[in-house]
Amino acid sequence: SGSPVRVLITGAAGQIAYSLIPLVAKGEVFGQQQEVILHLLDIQPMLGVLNGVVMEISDCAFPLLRDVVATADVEAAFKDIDYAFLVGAMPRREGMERKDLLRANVGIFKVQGGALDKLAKKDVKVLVVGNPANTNALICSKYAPSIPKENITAMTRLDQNRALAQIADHVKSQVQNVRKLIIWGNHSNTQFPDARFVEVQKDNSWSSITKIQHDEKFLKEQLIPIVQKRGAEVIAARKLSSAMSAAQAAADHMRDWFHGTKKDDWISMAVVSKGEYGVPQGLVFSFPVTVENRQWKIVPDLPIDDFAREKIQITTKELEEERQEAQAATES
Ligand code: NAX
Repeated sequence: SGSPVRVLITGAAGQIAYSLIPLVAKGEVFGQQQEVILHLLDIQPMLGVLNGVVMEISDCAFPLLRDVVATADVEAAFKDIDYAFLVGAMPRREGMERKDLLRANVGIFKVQGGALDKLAKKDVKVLVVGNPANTNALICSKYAPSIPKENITAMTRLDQNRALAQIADHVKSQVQNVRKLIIWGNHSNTQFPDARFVEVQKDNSWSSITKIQHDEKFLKEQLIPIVQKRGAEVIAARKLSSAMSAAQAAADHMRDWFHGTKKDDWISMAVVSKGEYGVPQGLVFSFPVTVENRQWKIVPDLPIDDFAREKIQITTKELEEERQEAQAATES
């Protein structure tokens, strides 16, 4: 229907992009009627690898793919884009402190925010995947003042998917029969996977699973640490970080933003806070949201008990520290 959408993927020569590109090009994100033009950005030393990826894209003969722009030039990459997956980031090397990692990424997301501001469509929708994702999104938004803050989000969908799969397993059901799991806060090990509102479908009707909700041991001692540490567990096994699952989560996030969420369901997205649930304004924080007409809305008025409040405070504090460190880095 109508003209193709321009979709930027950064870190395009990397692992996650290798799994994400086919999802986008096959219509798994923007639908089977929507043609796409892929904009692929990576850094100069990776252009040879990126060229190999472009060859494979060509060899896939994707019917919905109209064109590919593969480049190391930020301006060419951001020109006229409708959607952006910002996957490329500075990886954490051994011995690197969090501060150094943050400083390197502030540099990248300052430049990319500026490019968004100057070159992208004004209603561009952005998903930041590269870590530290929440704070990278915050920096990107700061340097893109002409883009609505609501349009720049970060990914906690992988954490949501991981938790849903664990719960489905625990109640011997399937993942499509579990809903309303929340990831609060930062995409880091302070995140709070909250299963207090989870519902399970059985015989075509949804109900809350009091069995889980009263199973404190599963909720607090199993689910939370499993989800928080799942990334490290995959690295230990695969000797590489999560890529297939990260790409799927990125596609899920953008697809739901584009097409809307299912009736009576929530998803978790890290979005700019306006002070909801006591989270300081301006932080990019993962909340439960519903989406309609391509606009997300934070699910209001959920009860927060003492345990949840404490968990939310811990991850809030970490994001405030990251914001401070990032601000210090932009000034130095
Ligand atoms: P890879 O190292 O395989 O690929 C990253 C690519 O980004 C490389 O090709 C690199 O050259 C490129 N890159 C670096 N700086 C760039 C820049 N300024 N502009 C454009 N490209 C640039 O990493 P991969 O496994 O694909 O992971 C990418 C990012 O996702 C990492 O930051 C990782 O930490 C993060 N993740 C985030 C997750 C989330 O849930 N939010 C989960 C998965 C993943 O760990």
